[in-house]
Order: sequence, then C-alpha cells, then structure tokens
Amino acid sequence: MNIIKILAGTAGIAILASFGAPAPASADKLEDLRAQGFARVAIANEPPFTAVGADGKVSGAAPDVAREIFKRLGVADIVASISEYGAMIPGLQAGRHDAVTAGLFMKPERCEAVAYSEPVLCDAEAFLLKKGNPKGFVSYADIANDPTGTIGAPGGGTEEKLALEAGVPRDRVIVVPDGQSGLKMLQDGRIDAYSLPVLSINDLVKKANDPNLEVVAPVKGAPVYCDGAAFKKGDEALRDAYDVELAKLKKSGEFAKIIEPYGFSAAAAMSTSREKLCTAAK
Ligand code: 6CS
Repeated sequence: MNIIKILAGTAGIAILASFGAPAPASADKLEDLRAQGFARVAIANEPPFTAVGADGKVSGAAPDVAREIFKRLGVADIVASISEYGAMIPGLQAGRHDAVTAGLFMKPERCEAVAYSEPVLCDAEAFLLKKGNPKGFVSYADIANDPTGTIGAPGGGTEEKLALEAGVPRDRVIVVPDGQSGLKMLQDGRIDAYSLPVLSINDLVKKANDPNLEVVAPVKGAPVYCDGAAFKKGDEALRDAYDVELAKLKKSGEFAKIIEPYGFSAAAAMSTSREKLCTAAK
C-alpha cells in the first residue's frame, strides 16, 4: 500500500491519504498497524505536550514517546491529526485514531471510556493572567465567586471541567480552541484568565514576549494530573504491548531522555500508576 502524508496548509496538519485499500482489520490490532506501517494518533498541538511545526513535523513529548514505542513494536511511524480534547475519545471510539498521544490526563471517567497505558506526562494546572492579577484569581473557586470573572479553557478539557465543578457558570467558561487563541483573548481582555497545564502556559509566555502577562502556578486546589497513551476499549492487547515497551524505556533511562528536555519529570510519571490515577477521587 502506497502511503503519502500530505501536509495541509499552514496548520501543518499531517493528513494521511492512503492509496489502496487499508489492511483488513484482523483480531490482532498490532499486526494491523505493522501492516499499515504507521499508527494514527490524535494530538492537540499544545507544546510541550504536542506540537506541529509549520512544516508539518510532529513533535512534543507525547508523540516522541509514542513514535519510539511504536517503532520498537514494529510500527514504523506515527501519523498525527489535530483534535480538540473533547473530541479525542469519541474519535478513538469511532476508529478515526489508533491511539491518543496528546497529554489526555487520566481521570476515572476517562479511564472508563478508553484503555490507558501506564503514566507518561505529569503536570499541574496554571492560570495565565494580566500582570498584577487584577482580580486576585489563584483558584477556580475565586473565579466562580467573582460574578464578573471569566476563564478560557480547552473544550472538553480538564481545566474547563475544573472551572465548572468549582461553580463557574457555563457562560463564564469560554471554550478556547488553542493556545495562541487563548493568549490573544487574554491580551484583548476578552477573558480574565486562561487555564492550561503549567508547562503549556509557560511555553506560551516564553513565546509571547509580552511583559503584561502573569502566571499563577499551580492553581490552588487543583490536582497534579498525568496522561497516558489512550487506546480503544478492546485494544487492550495493543495497550499491554505498548506498556511493556514503555516500562523498558523507563527502566533504561531513555524515557527521561525523551521527556525531560521538554520540562517533564520522568520520576513523577514513574512514581504513580494507571491504577492509582484511574481510581483517584473524582
Ligand atoms: O487532558 C486534558 O484535558 C488537558 N491536557 C492537556 C495536556 N492540556 C489541556 C487539556 O485540558
């Protein structure tokens, strides 16, 4: 089968155009992926978790770990498509992705919907605010308690859920499609706070070159989350094979070499487990 990866537009979204019928699905998903020659992964384009360059090159800690593991499993490459967090699990369940490798944090309700690998990337939550933090927001509850407070967060993302659970009314939680949009909305005063994981916010600030920004990290009362690669329920054999290679990477020190240059802690991921994260208090 002749596969061509077509880079569409400036978004650099790697779109797969396959010529010839895809390998027929078999009972062995890993064999299917080996025959296909690549694994289709969902990402968000939120550095340093995931990133797509102007040339379409996919990087970021999550895809870099996934690429290495799939290679060791005999799957030559990954082909990424950008998705909103809230659409990743439905896309996986609908067969549009073979895995989600995007920093999709493990939480009990997600663990019921997908088959997660063991932990990969851990991070706390942050607020991006105007310099001086004019409304004094350090927690999601602060925003809920201020009737004028507004917060931007990814659609279907953890920060959106944390804001709603803290009591911020739906009309004051603004869905933001990506980091650059969130930064602009904050700079233009359309939101009071923009919430993403700490490393994502720090990456935005580093690139913004704007002295009128301030970061609150960690957000008071919000847990540290960890992601894993997410597989479709039913693909547990593939997930287990992935975990075997992930464990080898962790043990050899290669896992740290991949993720720590991005700012992530290998020790943080290795100090917890899927079981702990999937049974954590809701
Ligand atoms: O898993 C999530 O929902 C969150 N994960 C990341 C890496 N960024 C924002 C998103 O809400």
